[in-house]
Amino acid sequence: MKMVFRWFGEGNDFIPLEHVKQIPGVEGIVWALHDIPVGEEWPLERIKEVKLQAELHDFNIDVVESVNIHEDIKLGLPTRDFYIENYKKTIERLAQVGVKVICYNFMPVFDWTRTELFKELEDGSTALFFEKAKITNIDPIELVKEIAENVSLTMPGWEPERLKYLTKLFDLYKEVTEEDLWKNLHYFLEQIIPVAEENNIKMAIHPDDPPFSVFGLPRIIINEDNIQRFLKLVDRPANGLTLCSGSLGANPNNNVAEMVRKFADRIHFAHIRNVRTYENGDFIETSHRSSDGTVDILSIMKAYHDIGFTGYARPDHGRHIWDEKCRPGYGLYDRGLGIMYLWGIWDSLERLKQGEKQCYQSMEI
Ligand code: DNO
Repeated sequence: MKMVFRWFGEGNDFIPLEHVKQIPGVEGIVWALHDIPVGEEWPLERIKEVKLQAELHDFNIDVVESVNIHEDIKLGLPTRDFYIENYKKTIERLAQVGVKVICYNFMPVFDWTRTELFKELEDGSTALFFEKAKITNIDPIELVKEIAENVSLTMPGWEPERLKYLTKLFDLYKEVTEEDLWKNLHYFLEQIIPVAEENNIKMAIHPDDPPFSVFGLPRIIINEDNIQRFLKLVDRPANGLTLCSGSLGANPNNNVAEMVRKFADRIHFAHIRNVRTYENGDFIETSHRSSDGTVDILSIMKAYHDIGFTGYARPDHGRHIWDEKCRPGYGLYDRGLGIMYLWGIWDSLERLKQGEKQCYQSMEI
């Protein structure tokens, strides 16, 4: 398992890379050019700048999250070919600096969706929260306004240029069924996967978050059957997954540990985090610890260990603790704690694998 850490870039993140460096076992930063509008080509000079910054701290830039997909591709509009060509050029440029994995998603309009960014937990920390009743009743434009008032930074998935055309987008999506979305995803993959292969890059789709329809929009990367269908669309290793335990875990019927075992060789990137789901359909993000939420992080780690996972992993969202000033879900402190929890499980499993005798010997030293 290669541990990496999401970083939003100088001036767009509160966290200096020097601090990330102090978390044990982090090999690389997970990055993107957040100011390039969705659909445009990423300029090589800008890509190289990130590489230089990362190298100053001895981090790799192997994983990009995300090169977002233009809505015209998801909608299957005639203009999609232009954006697909741009996407291919970006893949080629990323390969030039040694990028290995591109994480992306195929969610219409919104990326992740929550109703509150700073909901208080019992211990006074705050976390991202999803309230089902609110989503059912609120106008999406109102929600976007509320979210925007609470953050001053660019939030991936909620970029202003994407949200400016919200009403128009919703109208366009009225005609798009789940089957249409599958077809449009298939069309995209058939063009992109060969280019990724030629460039030694693995594409890793992120599941829909939450894994069910919101605001009546179609969502398809939501459960084991659909992921299986997705992998078969283009049945090649370069067509793979970002397996996000928290996104899938928001539906208690999803068994993420089982998916790790089933899709083992197609998981290129692991997002590991916990959520606590409630019977009324609400959920809140918690610490990574298994017993804090309803996602069995221990079993998931055991599954990754059993399959001999050598891909990239990152702690996904964390809570906001110790009065940290940070972007929602992406503080340093709780993600740092999360990494130590994940390493704790991983190292114990490694020791157990090496055998008890050796384990006792080293304890005596
Ligand atoms: C949420 C993230 C997602 C993810 C995208 C990938 O914080 O996990 O925004 O980066 O869905 O395209």
